[in-house]
Amino acid sequence: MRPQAECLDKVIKMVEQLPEEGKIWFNGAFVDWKKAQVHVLAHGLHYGSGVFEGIRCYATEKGSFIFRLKEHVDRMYRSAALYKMEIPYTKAVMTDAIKETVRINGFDACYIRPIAFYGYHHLGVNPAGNPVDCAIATWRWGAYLGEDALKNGIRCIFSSWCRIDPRTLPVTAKATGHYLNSQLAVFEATERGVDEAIMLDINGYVAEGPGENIFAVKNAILYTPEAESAILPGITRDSVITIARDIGYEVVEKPITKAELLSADEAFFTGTAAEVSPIREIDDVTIGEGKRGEVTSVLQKKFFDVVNAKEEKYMSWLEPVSI
Ligand code: PPE
Repeated sequence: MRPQAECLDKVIKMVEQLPEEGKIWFNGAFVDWKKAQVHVLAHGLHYGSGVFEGIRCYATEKGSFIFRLKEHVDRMYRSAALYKMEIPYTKAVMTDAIKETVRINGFDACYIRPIAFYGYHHLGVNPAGNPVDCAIATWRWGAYLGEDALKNGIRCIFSSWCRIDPRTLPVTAKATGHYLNSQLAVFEATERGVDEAIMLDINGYVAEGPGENIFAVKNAILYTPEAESAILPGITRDSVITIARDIGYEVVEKPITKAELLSADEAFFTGTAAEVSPIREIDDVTIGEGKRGEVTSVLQKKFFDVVNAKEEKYMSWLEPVSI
């Protein structure tokens, strides 16, 4: 077997394939999953010129709700603007299309992936003149780092690759090309047999995971890198900061050194896919007691209560979808 094929084989064993059924919203209309295709010479494929979102819809006792849909749509359009891309639909149309995609596929809970990218017309670095293709897909995506991760925490390494610097790319954009940097970090984590990587910025401060923001807890105070640093300022990060402050925890946004993170009482990741995932070990160093910490537990429970419509106070974060 060729090495590439062997590698693919390993991945296929670990990760479930996408479902290939249901409908995908593609440039304004619903098409069968398998028919949502683009040309091999699409600009976005060659130059990573696309922007996307990852959104979750939760099934609750009060019905299905999409978590912070407005913020996700706003970020998608901001990401596009940073790359001078004009999404050919209004935010209102995109918002309705996202809800309709969930509805038409009959999901009570799912992950939602809207994407806008330069399509097929001509190649060359400058994308101007290419069409902007848009799609929205939905599928079931369970716990990002595994069911066990949420309860018992995950093992991480510091990646030898630095997180992309804000002077290199507009890191606040959730752009497809930015994920090559994330992939390199993920490869290292996989090769070293751990669950996830943590990336430092070019100055050696803690930045974020390949698809998650990071928090440290010391003496019941939360620390996380500033929104203006080398991170994608996550919507889950923002939600957890708000929830934590409402509970009465102090949250400090500041540069965090590697040593500070390693000597923290607790650490955890946040993200749409990762939700609130405790970190129990980094580079073979046990964090705190090597399990989900006290503050992390409180915040994780509250976060799940919020997304599951059990907290009246945060209902404005939930967008109902009737299915
Ligand atoms: N940083 C990065 C680099 C990132 O990709 C994400 C989301 C976050 C932080 C957290 O952002 P937010 O989801 O708004 O809290 N990563 C998405 C993609 C994951 C993937 O593997 O694909 C996600 O969680 O949906």
